[in-house]
Amino acid sequence: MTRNSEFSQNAETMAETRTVEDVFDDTYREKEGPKPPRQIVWRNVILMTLLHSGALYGLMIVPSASILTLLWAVVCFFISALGVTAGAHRLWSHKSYKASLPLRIFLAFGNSMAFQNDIFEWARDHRVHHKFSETDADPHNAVRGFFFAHIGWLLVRKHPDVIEKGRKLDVHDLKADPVVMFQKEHYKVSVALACFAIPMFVPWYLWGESLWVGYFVPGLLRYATVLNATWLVNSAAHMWGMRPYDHHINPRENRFVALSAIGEGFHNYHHTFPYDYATSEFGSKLNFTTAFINLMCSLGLASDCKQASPEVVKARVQRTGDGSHKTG
Ligand code: ST9
Ligand code: ZN
Ligand code: ZN
Repeated sequence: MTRNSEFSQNAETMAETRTVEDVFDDTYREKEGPKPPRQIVWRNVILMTLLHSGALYGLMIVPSASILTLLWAVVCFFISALGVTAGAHRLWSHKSYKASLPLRIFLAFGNSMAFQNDIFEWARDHRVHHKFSETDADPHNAVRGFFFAHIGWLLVRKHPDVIEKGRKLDVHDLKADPVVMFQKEHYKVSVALACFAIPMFVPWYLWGESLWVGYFVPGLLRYATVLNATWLVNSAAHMWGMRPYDHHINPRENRFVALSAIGEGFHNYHHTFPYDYATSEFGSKLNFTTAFINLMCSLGLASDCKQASPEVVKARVQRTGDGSHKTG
């Protein structure tokens, strides 16, 4: 081993011995024998069908919405998306940077607007996803196919290993954050307000939009769009794209997903360096979330952004990449 690669491996190890349990555990073995039977949760099937039908209707009535309402829908998209990407994902699941109280409150609000389970449940599921990726203990195990990884996992009971392994995870940091616990305690009310009432009433109150359009366009259509953009990270970005950082794992670099999920499609990089606040080595390129966190840092609202150094990335590319690595 050269001096350089020795240094890089040490740096890699140091970065990976953080307290967050988001590093792949290769000691886990799936239980032998038949898999537990699939138990469909019909309530979720019905609700998801209604939501997507409503979103489709919302798409059809877009021409009848005012320009201000459409702009408002875009604003709601970004607020809810950031609540997931900069909030539940990069801050709370991976602790890849630190956020001040006002920023955490904003992100928790955005997270309720995204209505993707509370931050605690989201982050716990996400840590098990990283630690036991593509196994029975991964909530949205992509080995079970596109549909399961995308939405199917929300329509059936979880594999018992997800719950068993999830219960052993260290989540004390989440329990210690009063913002996370407050959102968990008041989750239903916060979703009713942030995901449905505010998107619907603001355009009605401020510029006289009909409540009908407010409900279906910035409400349901925007909600379903954010959901599907998020789910594409679990499905498409675990199936299609190159693996320049680690060809042993399934997650891929997918630019389409990076664009639609405001920076979360560089998924081979992200599973290789889960502690990196940018989830990519290319800064804000196709990565609105990184630009947002950088802005928050310059305003003094965020700090301590963790990043994989160029030497660490280079060494990893050489050691485990698929040869497709580009420098920009
Ligand atoms: C949604 C989530 O959409 C989306 C997450 C996506 C993640 C993406 C990650 C990619 C990277 C980031 C990219 C962001 C990009 C964003 C782009 C934005 C433009 N550990 O759950 P139950 C316990 S949600 C430990 O009922 P079932 C649990 O506490 C959409 N324990 O399991 C409970 O314990 P107790 C809206 C765990 O019965 C017990 O187990 N929501 C864990 O199998 C039973 O829990 C929905 O559609 C764990 N990991 O039901 C559905 N998990 O009894 C909401 C569970 O003591 N979910 N436990 O209280 C459900 O209805 C159900 O969870 C279920 C499974 C039916 C799916
Ligand atoms: Zn992650
Ligand atoms: Zn993943």
